[in-house]
Amino acid sequence: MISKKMEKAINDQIKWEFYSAYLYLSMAAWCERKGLLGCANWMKVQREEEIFHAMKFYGYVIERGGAVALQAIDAPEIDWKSLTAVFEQTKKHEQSVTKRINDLMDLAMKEKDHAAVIFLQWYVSEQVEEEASVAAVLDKIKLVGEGPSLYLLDQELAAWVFTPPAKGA
Ligand code: OFO
Repeated sequence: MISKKMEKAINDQIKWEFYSAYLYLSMAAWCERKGLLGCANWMKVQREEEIFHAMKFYGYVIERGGAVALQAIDAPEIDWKSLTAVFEQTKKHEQSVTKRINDLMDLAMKEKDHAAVIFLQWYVSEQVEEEASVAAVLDKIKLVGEGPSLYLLDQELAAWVFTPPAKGA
């Protein structure tokens, strides 16, 4: 059985994952407005990942006999001054998610909730990937600049696809 405190913390995180999905969808829309369809695709793939993260938490709460309590999702921003600003914010956002996951892990350890510790390990590793993935794109944007060379990078990001982890991962 999940503790009330852990149930609340995970419900808060479900909201945060859905907010992440909302934020990335808003960024995708901004990219589409600017004609950066590859970057928009990358953001849409991120959005799918966030929904996956939220639903994995959802499944866990149910499995542990808890109650999922969905919360209102804040509206994300809709405008950025440049593509670099979009990806800078994405990087910062992922760093904040990592902190939240670490806080959840701290709570699980404090409560000696071994099942939660094992479950959360997946998110700890996932955040390493999430941060590395956005950092790699940001580095490339800085390398090519926001001029005509961005066209090739945009094409590269058009090939990005969402691959759900294998069951049990
Ligand atoms: Fe769910 O990891 Fe990104 O936000």
